[in-house]
Amino acid sequence: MRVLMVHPSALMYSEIFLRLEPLGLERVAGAVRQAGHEVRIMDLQVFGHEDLARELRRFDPEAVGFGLNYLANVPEVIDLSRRVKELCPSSLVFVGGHSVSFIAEHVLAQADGSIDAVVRGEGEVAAPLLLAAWRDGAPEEAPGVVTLHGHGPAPRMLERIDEVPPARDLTRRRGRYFIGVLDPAASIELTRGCPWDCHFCSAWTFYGRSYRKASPEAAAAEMASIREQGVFIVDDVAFIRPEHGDAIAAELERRKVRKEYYLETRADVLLRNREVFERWRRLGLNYMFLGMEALDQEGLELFRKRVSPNQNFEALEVARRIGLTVAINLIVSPQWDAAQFERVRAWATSVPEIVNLTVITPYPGTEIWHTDAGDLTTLDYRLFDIQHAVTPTRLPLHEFYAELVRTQSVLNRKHLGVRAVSKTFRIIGRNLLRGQTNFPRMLWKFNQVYNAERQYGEHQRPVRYELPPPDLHAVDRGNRRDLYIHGRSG
Ligand code: B12
Ligand code: SF4
Repeated sequence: MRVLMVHPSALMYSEIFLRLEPLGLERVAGAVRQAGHEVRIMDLQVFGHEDLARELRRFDPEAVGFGLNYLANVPEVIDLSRRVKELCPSSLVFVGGHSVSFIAEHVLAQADGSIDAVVRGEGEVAAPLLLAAWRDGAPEEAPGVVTLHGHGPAPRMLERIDEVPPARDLTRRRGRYFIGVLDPAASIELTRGCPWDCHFCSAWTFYGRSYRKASPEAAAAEMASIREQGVFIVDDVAFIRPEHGDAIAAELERRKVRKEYYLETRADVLLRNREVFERWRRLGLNYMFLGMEALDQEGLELFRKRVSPNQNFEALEVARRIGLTVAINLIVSPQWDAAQFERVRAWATSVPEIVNLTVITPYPGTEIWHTDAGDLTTLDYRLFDIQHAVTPTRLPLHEFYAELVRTQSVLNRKHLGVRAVSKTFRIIGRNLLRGQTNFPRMLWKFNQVYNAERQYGEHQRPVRYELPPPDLHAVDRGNRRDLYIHGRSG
């Protein structure tokens, strides 16, 4: 079959800092191609809707698969699926990815027949089986598949995550992918899943707290095949198993692969496995994202982060000593008042690290969707992007955004201070010489995007598509497996 795989547009608030290749979609595309289909990818982070319409006319696909990792993209994907049905009425339209896995039936109903099937869970096994089942006239018999007429058996996981390499050769305009100063940057996955269970996060519920590793040989071979010099390691928590990180490092050393890396990890993992991070530093690890989430014990306990503030601060020290540039995430509560924002500004300006803020958001797949979503102020998908407040704010909403934006711009200015600016201009100069303009463009875009009036105004837009209302109940040992996509109980 001719199959077109589509990634929706980037969300404005993340596009400032990064735009990454659609790795999940590339993996599914790789599996579909291995099954003998002719596959193309169109990434709307770097192409427009009119490009998609042109591609639909030219390629005339028999199946179109949309990636829906993000709730905020649901309205766009439903509208696009209607457009596909107008232009290619006989094609199969299917959707898969992280967020849609938790609300499959609801999205199918909202799309009103323009989405034929939702694939829940990992797509590598399910998508080729769906295409075969569609040809046989019984799509709902494929594992993980849900249609308006029923659903198939439980979703199946890949046994080895390195079984199907991502089809990177199918993404066009790869020079548009970047993360901060790593411009251009590719992405890679060395492990999949997370064994922790933070109450605001859905990474663990999606994979049922499982954790799989790519073989060190396959991981190094994939790394060596990447053309870009910058690489973002997408793992939720890098180097949980130090022997695995070491084995990949050994393979990279043997192959003399040297790149510049950006990864994400936890404070306790960095403290426990410091040597492996040092070894990767020598291989080109420069940037690290650390989900600190809260500065105090109370906040960390509330999020069930299972680290202490001391571990967080110690990890920062270790990262500084290793010579890593660290970006920290802190979670903002809508209950913060002006004094709390001021405390965070004071702390954030006293440390050299980049500080990023996200707003606590109950969304389907998280534990707090069931326990703390009783007072949602909106069900507009577009506001569920962890940059908007979807529960009541202590400050009037426009003042909350004013504080949030003031804090974000203080943090941004910090990195455009005198010393930082000279370093930044050196990097911009180096990138411009190579024709890469993503990073300077994002610097100038900051004020346009982070704007309190605008964020407040986004709550006033007419709403066409809403999330399902939350199913409120206590979550405990007895029923938490019901939240899982893979490995659900019953
Ligand atoms: C890397 C990553 C990113 C990258 C995205 C790169 C890209 N262009 O796709 C960046 C850094 C840009 C990013 C940004 C954001 N992210 Co993010 N991100 C992740 C992360 C850590 C890994 C995703 C990944 O690449 N995994 C590896 C690949 C192989 O897996 P995958 O993409 O899930 O794909 C598999 C399946 O989902 C499925 N699948 C995927 N697509 C398709 C398509 C079809 C047709 C089918 C059949 C199957 C299928 O099959 C794939 C293979 O098994 C996840 C956490 C997680 N563990 O999933 C969070 C996660 C997806 N992100 C999240 C969030 C909140 C965000 C932001 C909104 C944060 C912010 N405010 O900036 C932004 C918004 C992004 C946007 N739309 O612009 C949340 C999702 C919340 C939600 N329900 O909407 C997650 C789950 C993190 C979390 N802890 O809760 N993110
Ligand atoms: S926040 Fe990080 S450590 Fe916690 S469950 Fe999610 S991925 Fe795992």
